[in-house]
Amino acid sequence: MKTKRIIGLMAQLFVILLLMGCTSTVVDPPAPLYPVPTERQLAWHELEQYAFVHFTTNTFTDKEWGYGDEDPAIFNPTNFDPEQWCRVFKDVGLKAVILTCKHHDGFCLWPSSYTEHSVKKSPWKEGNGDVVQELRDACEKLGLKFGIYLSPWDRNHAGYGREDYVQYYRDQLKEIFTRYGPVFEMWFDGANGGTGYYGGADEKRNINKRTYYDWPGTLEMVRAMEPEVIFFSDAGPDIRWCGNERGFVNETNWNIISTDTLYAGKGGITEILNTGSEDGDKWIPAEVDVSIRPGWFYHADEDEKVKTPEALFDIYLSSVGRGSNLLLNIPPDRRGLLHENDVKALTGWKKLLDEAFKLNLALRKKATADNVRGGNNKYAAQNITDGDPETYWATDDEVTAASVTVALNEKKEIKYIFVQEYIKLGQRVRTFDVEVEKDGEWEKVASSTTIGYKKILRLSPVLTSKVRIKITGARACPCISNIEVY
Ligand code: FUL
Repeated sequence: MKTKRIIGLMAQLFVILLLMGCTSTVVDPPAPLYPVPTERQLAWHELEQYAFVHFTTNTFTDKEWGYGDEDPAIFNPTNFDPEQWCRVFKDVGLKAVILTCKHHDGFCLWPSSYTEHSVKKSPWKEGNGDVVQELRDACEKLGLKFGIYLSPWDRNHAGYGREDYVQYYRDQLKEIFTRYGPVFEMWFDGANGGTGYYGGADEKRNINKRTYYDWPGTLEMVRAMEPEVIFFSDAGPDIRWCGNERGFVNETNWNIISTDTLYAGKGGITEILNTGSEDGDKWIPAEVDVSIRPGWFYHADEDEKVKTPEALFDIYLSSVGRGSNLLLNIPPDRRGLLHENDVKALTGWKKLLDEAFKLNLALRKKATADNVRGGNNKYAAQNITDGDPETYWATDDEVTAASVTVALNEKKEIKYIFVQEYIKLGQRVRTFDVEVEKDGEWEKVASSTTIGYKKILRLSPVLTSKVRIKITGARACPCISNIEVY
């Protein structure tokens, strides 16, 4: 009797599950296609764009690279207000700030205990100022993440090129990480060694980039203080340089690359940094660093050369729109404020972004695909328009070419397509087309390579009610988490 009741209950449960559409046999998710991002790299991808701030004695000497013999007395901003910087950054959608705490000239923007070559010796706030502290406080107040650039090359330090300098550099890292954290990103610049003041020696000092700093030891020390920090250098280990300072990664942008290019320097391998390599063995995505002005530091004679909102918009498309992060440099002027022209350009840029990406026409619209993994709802095409980055459309393992169609309900003029891969399972798509339905026929309106975290395609405006993404080649079955149409 009891057994009968149990069987009856089980049958009822089965019917309920059937009605809920949950009965298809469990289908395993696609196996990760290695390499895949770490948790901290995933969080970094989501930041998408943030500010770079170059500010030091160069701002007052009108140089790009100080020699190291600058008198700290020249550092004297008249109206220093990092909250003004942060308010602007926040208003235009930048999520973090990376500050040149020390550039190649060696001048420290915080009162370091290890040198006299710092704000301690400047008339600014009578030697009691601390740029790093005030900026990190402003970041905290406005909810921006804070990152640091501490130039390994130091043209002021007498010991540069010798063992004692490496200790000095590490002591300064300890000072910064313990006083001013949390630090989301640490930027190691590739320019290292050459002529300089070096405590009065006034000579050329070359170092072996590969061995001098003992980078593995230095990074390990920093990682122990700040486990979640992202390390940038020419080629990693967490994120890589994009190979140029002009604001773009290649349309083909693999987040993967092999680390034998780690101490790349600035010649020869810039191309591979720009594209990554499909057969790389590590997840090391590219960051696009570019300045809003011709120089990295403020120069009054560049006030009329600030990039236009349109140029910044194009940079956005060739960085964030190609699955990279944008590190946009906006250098404060001698007052210690962002210049009016830069603020105007940034505000104009934000307006263009808001106008272009105002209404996602694909959100919650019906999506269908010609192949769904195991025919299972969990991997349904509908996942690409649900606004949830954790759900994705996937195909069967053996299917590496497949299409997904979004019905927009009514005819609209469309100009941009966003596509995102579910990168937790690796970067898969090699090539894809965008097609739109016109008078009952499909017409190809764009073709591209690689997707990764995000790909944004600009189309010649076209009227349609249906958009199809046709994946034409992939390293393994595609996993697409999001499609947006504007
Ligand atoms: C370069 C440096 O030499 C520039 O001065 C600037 O800091 C830029 C971001 O990186 O390699």
